[in-house]
Amino acid sequence: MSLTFKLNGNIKGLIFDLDGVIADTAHLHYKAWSKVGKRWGFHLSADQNEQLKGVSRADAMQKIAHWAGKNIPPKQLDYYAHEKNIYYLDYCEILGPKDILPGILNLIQLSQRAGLKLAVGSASKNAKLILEKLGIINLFQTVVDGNMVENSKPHPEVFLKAAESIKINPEHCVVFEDSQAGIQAALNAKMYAIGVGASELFNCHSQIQTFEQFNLLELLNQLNN
Ligand code: B16
Ligand code: MG
Repeated sequence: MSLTFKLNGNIKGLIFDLDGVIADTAHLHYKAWSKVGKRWGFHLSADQNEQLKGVSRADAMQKIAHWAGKNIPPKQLDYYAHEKNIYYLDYCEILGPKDILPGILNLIQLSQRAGLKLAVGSASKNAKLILEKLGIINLFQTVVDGNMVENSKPHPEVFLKAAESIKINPEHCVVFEDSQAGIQAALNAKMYAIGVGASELFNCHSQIQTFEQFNLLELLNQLNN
């Protein structure tokens, strides 16, 4: 994948991942998976958790069972994944506007003023619920979540559906992602990929640690000519 990729024309749409980009829910997923792992006497390391970011619940469950050396029948794995979601939703009870990551609201306001379309593309089946809790679901023209796709990231489906829904060609879209699987999904969708967070992300076009460092006008100037 070429890193000299340039948008074919103007930026018209921004697509945001949810967990780890709009809100810091990644540690809640980690806590919930760890609780499931502990039932088998398995400790999920921070490095392993990193590899679960952007990965669907079912795929994450399979990875954990593999790491734990467990050979568990599919139905039972479904049950454990369901249990993880109960823990996760319980931890999410306290989520509210205070949990929106710094700089996001400012970026949304600026983007609206610049006439950009805004979408969410998340692997999470809980994405809409979380966005409602954060009080920002209405700021996005569309939310494509894990219930609406057949293929998980790094497959581009979630971002292509988001672009289709806001009626913007993929080559006019910028994706913000905190996971390696998500960066690859954006590249596979032929979109401009911006990595978010402190973890090293390979192959993204650029990376920011937080949105407080991000300058939309600079990006528009850089890419819109
Ligand atoms: P759920 P994102 C992803 O969300 C998370 O990064 C990942 O850790 C989680 O396993 C996945 O959603 C599925 O979430 O269990 O809520 O359906 O980063 O793509 O917004
Ligand atoms: Mg994420």
